[in-house]
Amino acid sequence: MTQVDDISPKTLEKLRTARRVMALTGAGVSAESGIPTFRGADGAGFWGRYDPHDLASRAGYEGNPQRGWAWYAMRRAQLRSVEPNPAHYALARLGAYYPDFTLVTQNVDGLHERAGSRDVVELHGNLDHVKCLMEDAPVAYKEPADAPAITEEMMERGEWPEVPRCPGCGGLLRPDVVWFGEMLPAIAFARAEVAAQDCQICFVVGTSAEVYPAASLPETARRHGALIVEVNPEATDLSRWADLSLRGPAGVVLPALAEMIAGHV
Ligand code: BV8
Repeated sequence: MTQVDDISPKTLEKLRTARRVMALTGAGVSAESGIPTFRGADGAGFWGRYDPHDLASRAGYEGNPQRGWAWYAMRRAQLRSVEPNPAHYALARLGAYYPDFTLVTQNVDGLHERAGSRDVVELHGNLDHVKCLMEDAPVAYKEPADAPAITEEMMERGEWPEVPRCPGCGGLLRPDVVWFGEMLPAIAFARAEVAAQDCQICFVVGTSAEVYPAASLPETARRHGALIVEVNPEATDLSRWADLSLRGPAGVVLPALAEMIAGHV
């Protein structure tokens, strides 16, 4: 377990001089923006309160589309009151510093783009996008301005809004996110795999590294000789083989790391 100040000069030189770099982020990078993680240490994460297969699977949604729609509407409402945190801005700074930087995220909150990162690879979709449950085609949908902001209490009281319908076929809409048992967007995952094969450094930030195939990316990077740098207040499955495990909150560790890497020029 290393602190940023304990990084050896040799490793720091590698971090500063790398050209092809990738970062894989998970829910932990948005934790300091106030968005719950899924598998939080104290069970405070979403999956500590809800069954993932009820809320993040097609079968769960088809079984109770109003509850499913309400859960994602609640998470969209949460987004309207949060901001990117220093971890998102530090990753945007590293993206501007490295000649060839690919930011791959499992998150659906869009906070990387709001912090200035460009061309982000969203493996699991985006909360702001919806599609037709029947046709699987994207649908331009804008939440009605007068739609009530769904709170967690409303969610739990069963105060669920009607699920909007597809203008084309009249079928139900669904969030355009990747549920368990669903394929990841092919182009996004292909881009992420190429980055993992090519990169010299792979930052792994705020992920429990439990959800596949996203969690296979740092393994691919390592197999191809990349230096693996993990940022997480807790140990994960990949901590035992990461080259560097920076134990701490991303909003504290990443700005310090970005300053050491990009601030010396
Ligand atoms: C699929 C929806 C092909 C959007 C989510 C092997 C290969 C392929 C598939 C599988 C496989 N083994 C099992 C599977 C099936 C499954 C899977 O991986 N299951 C797991 C649970 C074992 N995978 C799938 O179904 C995937 N599809 O493989 O398709 C296929 C098709 C059919 C049949 C077979 C294969 C689809 C996976 C996507 C599921 N969708 N979400 C949404 O609602 O958000 S998953 C959900 O988990 C989110 O997307 C989330 O991003 C993702 C991963 O979680 P994390 O981001 O890591 O978040 P978590 O809470 O777990 O951890 C947070 C971490 O942050 C912690 O470590 C914590 O310590 C840390 N932290 C906390 N605070 C901070 C911090 N870090 C830094 N700073 C802080 N301040």
